[in-house]
Amino acid sequence: MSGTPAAVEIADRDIRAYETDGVVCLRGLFGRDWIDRMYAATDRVIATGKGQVREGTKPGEPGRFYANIFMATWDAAFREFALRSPAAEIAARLLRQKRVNFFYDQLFVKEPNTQAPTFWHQDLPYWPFRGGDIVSIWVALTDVSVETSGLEYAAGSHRWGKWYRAITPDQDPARMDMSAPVCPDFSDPRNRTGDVRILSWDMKAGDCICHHPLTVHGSGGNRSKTQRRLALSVRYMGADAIWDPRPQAVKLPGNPQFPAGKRPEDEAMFPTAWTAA
Ligand SMILES: O=C(O)CCC(=O)C(=O)O
Repeated sequence: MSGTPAAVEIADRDIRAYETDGVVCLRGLFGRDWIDRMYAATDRVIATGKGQVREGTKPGEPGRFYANIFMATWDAAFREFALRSPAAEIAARLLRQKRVNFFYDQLFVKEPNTQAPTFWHQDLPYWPFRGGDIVSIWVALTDVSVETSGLEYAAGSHRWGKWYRAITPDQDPARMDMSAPVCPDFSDPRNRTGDVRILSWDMKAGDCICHHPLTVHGSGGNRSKTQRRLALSVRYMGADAIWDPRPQAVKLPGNPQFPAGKRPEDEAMFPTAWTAA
């Protein structure tokens, strides 16, 4: 997996779809070698119990919704994926940036028969940042459809001017800003009215969905009895990502602090992941 990664081609219509809808699905940009490697790395990390694990499944419920975060800070395979896979260049192309820095990575695993949903949410309210130039690349490590907990998105919601309350898989109250409104549950057909347009994709392992930090998204449980659902989200930031440390925002490893209102330039915490030649 070493050497120079091949250049990533992204069609203009995909960049425009990202800008208009706040989300786009890109097909087949991650080869089998990356997917096999990260699938194995995910199982290895789950088996060790290491990291900041959150369980979204309540005791007694079937299945398992496992989430982990910041693996790239302590695991070589995840770090290499963050810095050497096509993800960083995809981020730069979609954001039309000459440079992107790696922000962090997150695992979302739903074993067969998992009922727990991913609550509908936006990402930015979780983070000690403001700005639109932060993109999440959600890489499918298994085939996935809405039936097996594929993500669904409210198209164009990054431009609704809304700031919804963050909610973690285990509904940690420390992460919730009670002054912010609860995000509507768009899995409920009663909320899919008017201008609301829901997007989702049947994906193959190696496809990815790229979403804007304010695009509203969520997923249902994994209704398959046999098929696992493994996804790795890697996040990158461009020029306008500025530090905004709110009390409920996620604490980064080591709890570093930066001047508020400025883009943090800290290569140890946010390494440059891609630059234009
Ligand atoms: O995979 C999931 O269920 C949630 C993913 C997500 O919310 C994200 O990557 O921002």
